[in-house]
Amino acid sequence: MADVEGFCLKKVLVVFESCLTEKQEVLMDPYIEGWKGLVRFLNSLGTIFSFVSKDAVTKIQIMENFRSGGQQEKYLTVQSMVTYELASGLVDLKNRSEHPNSGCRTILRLHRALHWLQLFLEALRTSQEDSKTSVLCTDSYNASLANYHPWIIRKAATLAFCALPTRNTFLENMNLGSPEEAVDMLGEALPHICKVYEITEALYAKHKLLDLP
Ligand code: 1PX
Repeated sequence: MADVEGFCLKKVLVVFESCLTEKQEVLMDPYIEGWKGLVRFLNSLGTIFSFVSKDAVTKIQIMENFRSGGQQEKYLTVQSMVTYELASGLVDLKNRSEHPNSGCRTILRLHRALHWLQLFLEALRTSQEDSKTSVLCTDSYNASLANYHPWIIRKAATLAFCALPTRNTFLENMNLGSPEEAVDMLGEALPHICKVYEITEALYAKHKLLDLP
């Protein structure tokens, strides 16, 4: 197990809480920040997950570029991004061609991964002490992200999950205190992640963006 000193999942989860504005919009900067924190944790689990973190980093980078580019204010929230990109014809709706890396399709990939995270953390929280993390992770993956991945990625992912530490070691590595304290913290934090997920899902459904290539 790689060193996870200094990593505190609480900070990462609190960031997701700060994504929501009073108008129930999803702020891009804390959303990106949250993903960066998750990737740091993923990296601490070992190089076996490099192929996952590489893809996540690429997507985070695409969004950071939008947030520092000429149209940065259009990317302040997920809502403003959708409005801007659709109105400006910047989204490939059928085939990936002219706009292969639109903000809309990039956030959709992270959004799907957030669903996996939600299911996995909920499983971790409610499972028995002797549950296998690899099984919890595989089940959450199969119920979410796996539906969008080709066979080869699914195979690599499920192989990598086998390298996950036991439930209690995993909970301890989150630096949220004892496994029991970690479970309590997850119970407090998960509703915020769920809310961000639900709002994004409803927005994408409304604009028929849930199948972007
Ligand atoms: C306390 C728990 C914290 C755990 C933190 C873990 C953070 C995980 C970050 C995962 C980010 C995954 C983003 C994947 C986005 C994606 O679906 N990309 C695919 C499609 O993109 P494209 O541009 O081609 O349309 C892309 O093909 C993916 C490639 C890499 C494989 C993704 C496998 C995802 C497995 C789920 C995460 C496993 C981490 C397990 C650690 C507990």
